[in-house]
Amino acid sequence: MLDKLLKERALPPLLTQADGTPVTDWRTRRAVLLTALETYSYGHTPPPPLRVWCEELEAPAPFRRIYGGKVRQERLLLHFETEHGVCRFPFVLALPLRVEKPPVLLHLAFRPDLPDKAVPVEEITDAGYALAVVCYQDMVNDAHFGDFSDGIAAHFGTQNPRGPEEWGKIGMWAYGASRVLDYLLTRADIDAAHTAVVGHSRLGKTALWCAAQDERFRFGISNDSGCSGAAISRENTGETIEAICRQFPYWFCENYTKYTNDEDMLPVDQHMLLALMAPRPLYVSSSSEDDWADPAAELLSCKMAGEAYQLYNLEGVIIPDTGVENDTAYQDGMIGYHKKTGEHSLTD
Ligand code: GTR
Repeated sequence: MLDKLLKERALPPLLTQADGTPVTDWRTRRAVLLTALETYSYGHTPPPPLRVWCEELEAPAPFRRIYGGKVRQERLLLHFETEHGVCRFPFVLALPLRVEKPPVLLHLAFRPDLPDKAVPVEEITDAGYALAVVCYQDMVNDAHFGDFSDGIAAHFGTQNPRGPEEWGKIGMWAYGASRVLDYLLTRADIDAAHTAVVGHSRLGKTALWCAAQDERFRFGISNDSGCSGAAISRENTGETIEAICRQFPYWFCENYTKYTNDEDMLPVDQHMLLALMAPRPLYVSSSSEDDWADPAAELLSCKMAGEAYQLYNLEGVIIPDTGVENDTAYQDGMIGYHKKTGEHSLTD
């Protein structure tokens, strides 16, 4: 059933090069697709900073322990230095005290503080993970008119009108998340080599673009990321490139808006974004009532991205021929998938 749907969507092939020859080396193909996604969708990302460090925003104190003393919470102000100077944004770290070197979930969050109703902090830390939470608007604002006057945008001097391939806000939030990882990797008390980046909706798109570019992220997780995230754009039955660019053109590069009624001419589609995770694990989740994010298009994209994993003799998503059941996790392949019953939301 999925194969038939995929044929109907006529996607740009993942494993055929521009000259028609088959792809055998994923590293070379990966570089080509990364540049294409920068050029046509998200814009170019500047090089990493020269230096990253953190300052504690609260004095060290034993009473910063939360959840009955099981977790230590740190409020940090991250600084990164580039040739343009120093840029800063805050984030929160919750560390389970019973684990010596916990792996990390880095949550790109809509709200700045813990606890966050979408994030089960206690369950995550009880399971032995550290949790880093960065509020996206602390990195750069999400003002609807596309204001580049603060945070990471101001630091790099991004201004309207942008050049056709200049980055948009998704690229900036993804860049900020990589800076949090820069810092986490300096900490001896954290296993930051095992960090997952996770986000919902616009931040699911961001988590995917972040992990796609930055291979130091061991794992990427997107929830309800939809159009310009996990969902294939060609013949999307929910949000289209035209709809997203009408409301949020500044999330992308200007080039993306050229394809608003012409998805078929876009040299890339979103299975290519997911494939950039290969051979690392990826998790995609959808919600049954989230028609705007087009759950079927999210699953199709996972299915297609599996071709990249096959070059490593790994399987992408493994689901029955009959399709997926709601509220069932399909986790046997390197791409995990589930569709929860319900609306557009990130839940426990
Ligand atoms: C919607 C947008 C979606 C999704 C969502 C969100 O308005 O059309 O693509 O990103 O916002 O992030 O909440």
